[in-house]
Amino acid sequence: MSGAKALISALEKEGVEVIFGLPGGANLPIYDALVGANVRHILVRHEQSASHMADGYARIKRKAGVCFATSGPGATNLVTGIATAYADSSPVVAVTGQVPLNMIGKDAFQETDIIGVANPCTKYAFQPRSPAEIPETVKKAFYIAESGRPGPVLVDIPKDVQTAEAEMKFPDLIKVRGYNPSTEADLSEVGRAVELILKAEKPIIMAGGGVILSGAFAELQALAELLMVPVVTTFKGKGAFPENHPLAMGPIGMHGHAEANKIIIEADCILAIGARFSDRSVGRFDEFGKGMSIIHMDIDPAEIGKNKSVDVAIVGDVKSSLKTLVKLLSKKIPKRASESPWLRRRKELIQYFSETIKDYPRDITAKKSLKKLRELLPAKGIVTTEVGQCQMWASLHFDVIAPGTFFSSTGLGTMGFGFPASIGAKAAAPNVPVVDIAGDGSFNMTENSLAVSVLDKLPVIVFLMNNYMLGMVAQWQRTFYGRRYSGVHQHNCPDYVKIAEAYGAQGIRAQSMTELEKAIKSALKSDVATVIDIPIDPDEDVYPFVAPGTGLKDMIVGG
Ligand SMILES: Cc1ncc(C[n+]2csc(CCOP(=O)(O)OP(=O)(O)O)c2C)c(N)n1
Repeated sequence: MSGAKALISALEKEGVEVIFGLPGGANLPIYDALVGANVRHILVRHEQSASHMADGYARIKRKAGVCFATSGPGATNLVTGIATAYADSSPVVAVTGQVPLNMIGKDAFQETDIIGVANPCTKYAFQPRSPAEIPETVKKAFYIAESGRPGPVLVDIPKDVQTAEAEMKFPDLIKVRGYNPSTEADLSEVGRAVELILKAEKPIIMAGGGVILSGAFAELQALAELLMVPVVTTFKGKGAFPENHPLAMGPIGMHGHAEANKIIIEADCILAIGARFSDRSVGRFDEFGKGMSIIHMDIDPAEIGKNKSVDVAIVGDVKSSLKTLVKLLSKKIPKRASESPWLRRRKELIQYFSETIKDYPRDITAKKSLKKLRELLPAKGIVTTEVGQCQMWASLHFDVIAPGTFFSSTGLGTMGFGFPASIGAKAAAPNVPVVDIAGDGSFNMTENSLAVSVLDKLPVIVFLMNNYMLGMVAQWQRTFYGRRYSGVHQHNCPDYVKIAEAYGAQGIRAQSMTELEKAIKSALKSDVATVIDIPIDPDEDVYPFVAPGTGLKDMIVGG
């Protein structure tokens, strides 16, 4: 069997259903081996979108998404998506073609050291040097990508390794020397966590993306309801806890709710679950958590003490850690009452900020648009976002009800991520409506994926909050640079309705709330992608927000 055929067989054995990719000279044997394979190949228009699609697919399926690219520029185009997946702990297996072994290091046509490039933004990067290594390499790649803290893995295969023949052995199980991801919780530490939680008067749960990755939704809810404590999330953890739950307070941090940012400062014990204390969530590391006890649950031991020193660390899969914690706690306490001074404070803060933060005075605004979208989109609908004000508005004004149905590029902050990621999500969940909450600048970066959405029958909705601006940068220039605008105007170009139509998709411009309601309903019924172009006032700012380098207490609440 050739190396290329072995690759495809190994992928089939892993249960891979979809591959997002684009061929070239150095992966032609792989594309040839795809003919007749039991895998759906989706041809992208740019490799960056292939890695974002694989990432979006992975976040919904909760198993690795796969993308293919040729060597050199194909491989480097994948890197933004790989780095995005790395920053957000998403399992992606990227397979690149490479120049033949005897050409490596000779500046051959389309040669790049993709292993060197990918090393800092993958969990591991492999380059099999003989065809017989391929089955085991693929098995290892999936194991590493999906186990422990998930992340991307690269498999770079020289062209002659793809064509050479060998006798293949496909392993059923694999062990990787030196890689032993933890799964079970350390019970002694759980006991110490229980003590701290029971001593606290103002405990708070801060749920991160790890809750979503491990699917610990029921366990998190059981814990919150047993303790009757407020739950905030990080932005990546948005949707780990239903945002219409009476204990929910939504995200903290730069994109956070004012009341969530305020209450976490007032807490005396923080239970951080599957969260990495990113600067975007906690502001200044030296200020955050001062005078409080911190319990940190995470699957990745490298996260413990990295940004914040903690009182108790529980390393292991957060789903099983939470199960143990709930079991121990429920032996010690009955379910707590739904009234307490701490919960009253929660209500007070919500009330205060709902009266203080004024709506932007216009018929159609980002906030009203997103509330309308929430009203009309089924609870299980999946939402991705682009990056910028659109992302922050989504964080603030779009409530996630069904756990795990919202995701964004929260770590790398990659413009152009949301649209292809939404197509990947649609491939993973074809019967669920999928919406990308977009800004015009971000959509410009990968809008050519409309071709994929139309031709591969993966219809998604692009909810385009169009301010003809690189809005978030403009807001910073307004706020921090005395309105000295530089490099942010996009001047109503292109016409997104025409762009959509040019690709065979549906384009609708919604200039009032009534038109928007009609457009959303039409998009939800459409069997092609729909771009809803919603003109937003370029001066509409996102409030509240926490400026970089400042603490949560310095949150700018705005008008
Ligand atoms: C690839 C990439 N380039 C640049 C940036 C820096 N950046 C962050 S937000 C932003 C503006 C986004 O504009 P748009 O997509 O129109 O969304 P808006 O802020 O207007 O809602 C830019 C340029 C980025 N995050 N990603």
